[in-house]
Amino acid sequence: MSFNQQFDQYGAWRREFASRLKLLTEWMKAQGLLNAPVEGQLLQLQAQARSDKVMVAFVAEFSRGKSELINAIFFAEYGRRIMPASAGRTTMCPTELGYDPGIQPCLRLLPIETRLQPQALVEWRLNPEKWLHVDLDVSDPLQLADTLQKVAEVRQVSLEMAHALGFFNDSQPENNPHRTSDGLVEVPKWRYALINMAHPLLKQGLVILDTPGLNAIGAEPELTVSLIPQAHAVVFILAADTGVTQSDLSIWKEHLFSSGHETNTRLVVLNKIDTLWDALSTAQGVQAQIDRQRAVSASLLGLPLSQVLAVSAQKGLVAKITRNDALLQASQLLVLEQVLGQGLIDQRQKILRHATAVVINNLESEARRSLNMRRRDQAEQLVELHGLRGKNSAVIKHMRRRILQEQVDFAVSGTRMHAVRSAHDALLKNLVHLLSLPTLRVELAELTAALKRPGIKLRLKKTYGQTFLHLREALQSAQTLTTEIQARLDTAFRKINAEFGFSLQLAQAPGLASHVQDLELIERSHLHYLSLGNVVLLAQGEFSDRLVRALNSRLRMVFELALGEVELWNKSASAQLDAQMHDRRCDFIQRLEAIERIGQAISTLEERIAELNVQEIRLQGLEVQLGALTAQLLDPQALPVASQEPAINAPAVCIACA
Ligand SMILES: Nc1nc2c(ncn2[C@@H]2O[C@H](COP(=O)(O)OP(=O)(O)OP(=O)(O)O)[C@@H](O)[C@H]2O)c(=O)[nH]1
Ligand SMILES: [Mg+2]
Repeated sequence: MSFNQQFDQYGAWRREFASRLKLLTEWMKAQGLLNAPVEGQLLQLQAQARSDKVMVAFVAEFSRGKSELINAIFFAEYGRRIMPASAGRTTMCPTELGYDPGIQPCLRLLPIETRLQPQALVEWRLNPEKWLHVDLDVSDPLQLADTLQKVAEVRQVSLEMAHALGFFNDSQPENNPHRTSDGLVEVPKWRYALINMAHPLLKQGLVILDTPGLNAIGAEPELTVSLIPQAHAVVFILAADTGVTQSDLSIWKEHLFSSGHETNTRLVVLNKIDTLWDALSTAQGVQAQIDRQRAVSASLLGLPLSQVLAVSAQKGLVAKITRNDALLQASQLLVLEQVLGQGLIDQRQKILRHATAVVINNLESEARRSLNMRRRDQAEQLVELHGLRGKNSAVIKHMRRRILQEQVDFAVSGTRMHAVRSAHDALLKNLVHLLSLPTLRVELAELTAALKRPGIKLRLKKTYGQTFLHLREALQSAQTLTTEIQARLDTAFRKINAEFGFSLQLAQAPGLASHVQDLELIERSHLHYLSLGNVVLLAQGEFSDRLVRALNSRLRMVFELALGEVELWNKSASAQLDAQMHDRRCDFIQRLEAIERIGQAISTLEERIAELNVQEIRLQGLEVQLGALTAQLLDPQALPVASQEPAINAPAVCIACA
């Protein structure tokens, strides 16, 4: 299957998955089993399933064929090259292709001069008026390709300006751009390009990132710090004839590979295998050369052989356009598409399934507990009513008084629940503070000041290391506090359960270890900026500013995520308490109502007993439906929703609230 077909299928799977989630949400709501935090989580999962963005980044030295490969994999249906691809340096700025239904198809370009200002790319994205906006006519491939040529535009600036923009580095002269006879330096005209078009794959959430080769990667910290590490798959391209050159290796080491980094989302492509085809060699001989190059490259880059593939992007593109199957096969493009698509989709499905499993398991056990409580309350009512058989009105009155007294006692005990809540809130406040943005700002203050200090920066690496150490410590303290809250709440819940017959059970506290790992990754991905080779670059205020901003926005995401998880966990504990208190209050109302109706001879005792028996059967039915709905989400092999869709009944209990 081609990448396009696989991604299409994945899109259909996601939509189906989202509609199953929606069905479960509606059903739970109708049965009064949904509390606000769980509903929030379910809606978030639905949104994630429907609009999950998947980013594939193409990274390599210049002229390895990144843009050509993008054309071949994604855009062959246009019948021509869409992304500019030509000999020498072509793509001059990082170019992101995606789809936003809120705006017209267009190309937006951020001028390179914005590098002289401190804002990070994420901030510029929020400022559409700073970008040059060019409309795209997606039905006209020629106009489309012509417009996209803009990503190759350059301009000439003075040496001083090239320095300020981060394109001239005296300590690495071999990477510096060419100078004209009058001393000017050619630099990219644009800093970043955003292409918005309703291509079927982009509409389904695919985002493609084409990057410029050479030192352009290093000059834009956000590429290394945010965009490339956050891409779900990175395709690193080499030339089949040369294999891994020194400059390929340094890009790989600096930007794509660091020890401990997950490498299973990396694919290495030996491109241009057609340059090895020649009339004097046999097909087997050529294949042997390709196999050798694959093996050597895999070993040099430290990857398994299965992640190194050989293709001819150009011949693959030509073959797709001219519908030449033999050439398409020889280009080996479809093999690459299959591996890329499968790897990416497996990974995304795994992430979505994992997130779903956590939410669903939690929600299911809470809902089952709630249903069991309702059944138990009803069973008690039945015993109570059976006890009334043959009794006179004095007994009924006495019973009414007893229920009223129980109701009052329960209301009074509300203050005790309140005390549990305040103790919990106080601890939670400390936890929130540890993970808050002001704390992060304080921790980053020293490093920010060190980076912003003018001139050569000494002891920067040490400050950097210490800052990250403190940040890790903050997360670890948050983890300790979370464990403490868990222990206290567990004890409090056990007491309340024993006293009031509740069935409160705390969900597992969130583990913050993955966020500590994220911190380590961020630390490593930044580290090479502090190397000796970058002393001059770091001495420039603008570069340091950009670095600070990129670092800030990445760290903010980690802390916000950790805080979100901790808050959600706490909210669901409170929601559980609220739900059980609410059910208990409803139970009192129902019991009183039943007794009153019997006392006033509006309904007979036997009628009420029969009613409760029917309710019991309905509650059993609800448990079965809940099991079926959640199984559909947890088991990918389960039957499609339509074939076992349970009816959304009116609420089974809680008549009092209704
Ligand atoms: N023979 C052959 N040429 C190829 C192949 N793939 C790309 N090329 C050519 O190599 C040149 C560079 O390709 P690009 O796609 O522009 O390379 P790039 O990696 O995007 O380069 P930059 O944009 O400069 O970073 C173009 O002339 C392509 O037509 C291939 O498989 N075989
Ligand atoms: Mg290119």
